[in-house]
Amino acid sequence: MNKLSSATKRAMERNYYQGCDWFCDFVTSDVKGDLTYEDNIHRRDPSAVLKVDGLYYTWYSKSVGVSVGFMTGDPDAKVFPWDYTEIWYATSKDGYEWKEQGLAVGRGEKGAYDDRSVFTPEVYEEDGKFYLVYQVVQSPYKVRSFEYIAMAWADSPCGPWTKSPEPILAPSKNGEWADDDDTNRFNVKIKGGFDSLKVHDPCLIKFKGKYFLYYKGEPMGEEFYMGGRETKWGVAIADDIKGPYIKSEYNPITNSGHETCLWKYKDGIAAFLSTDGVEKNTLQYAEDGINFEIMSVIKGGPEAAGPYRDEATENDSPVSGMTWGLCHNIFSPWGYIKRYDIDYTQKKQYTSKRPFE
Ligand code: AAL
Repeated sequence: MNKLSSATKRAMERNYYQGCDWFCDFVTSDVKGDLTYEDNIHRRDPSAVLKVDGLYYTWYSKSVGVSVGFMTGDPDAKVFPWDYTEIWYATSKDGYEWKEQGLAVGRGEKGAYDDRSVFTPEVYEEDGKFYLVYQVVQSPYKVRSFEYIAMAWADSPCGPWTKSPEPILAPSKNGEWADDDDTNRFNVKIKGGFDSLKVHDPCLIKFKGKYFLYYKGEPMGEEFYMGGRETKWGVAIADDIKGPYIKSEYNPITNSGHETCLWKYKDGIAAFLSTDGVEKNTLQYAEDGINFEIMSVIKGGPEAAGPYRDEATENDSPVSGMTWGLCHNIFSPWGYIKRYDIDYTQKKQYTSKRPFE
């Protein structure tokens, strides 16, 4: 080779030719049973799938009725599909046909930190105990409402659930609005940090003896300078599963990504970043759970994915932790849960040829 183009140099420097292990395609399909599309009911943001005593479990946001936005002047109007939401759960014998079992975590009493909406759950199981982490909003739901993350725990996947007395994670609130116009979340005098307005999409994983609570942040004064929304992920770490959770000094730990989606692989944490930011549609890996590197760029993948957690197979390959799971439909009609799978017929065709060896 006499001359190397910029593209070739970049590929060599960035180790693009590392093999096919981190590449995959995803397919989605409709599930059967109670989680299929239903008029006037919104089910979204499914948690990871757990298998307990031979049965698969998932938790998700469920709300009823049409949302009308913030501009009606009625403080009780449903503003988003995820407004007035509760966390429900469903079970399945085969991962395809799901039976809705009922309410897991409801909204709090009037005046409680979670009296308006509880949604976007993720689940973690340890020593026969179950932990749900989820977003909460207090009434009234306004454009500038700060959003928090709370936790509930139970001795069985069927509950009953005990809620944390307070949220376990708060937005930093370190921006300053430029006016009192609560219909505008962009107009700031001082732009806030990446998670100054909302902490969302929690995902809890035990890693190197500590509890890593990953989340998505949204800032006061969001801007659209990366070809899409300005959402980034942070992590907060605790010695005890119930907290206190301390935000990492490295936050934000991603510059892209919407709903969090992470899984354990060998000695590190793997992540799928979707939907927003320059690094959307990448799989990334961090040996320390914090400093993520891009491992592959993929065509796209499931939205709000909740992968099936299976310790027996999670180290088989980098993408084993994503083999199948649930996600939500983002096309019309939206607001229902689907199944996703890695397309192994496609993945078989990838080779590990490295052109420079
Ligand atoms: C989801 C999540 C958060 C957002 C909304 C409901 O997929 O990113 O929960 O607030 O959409």
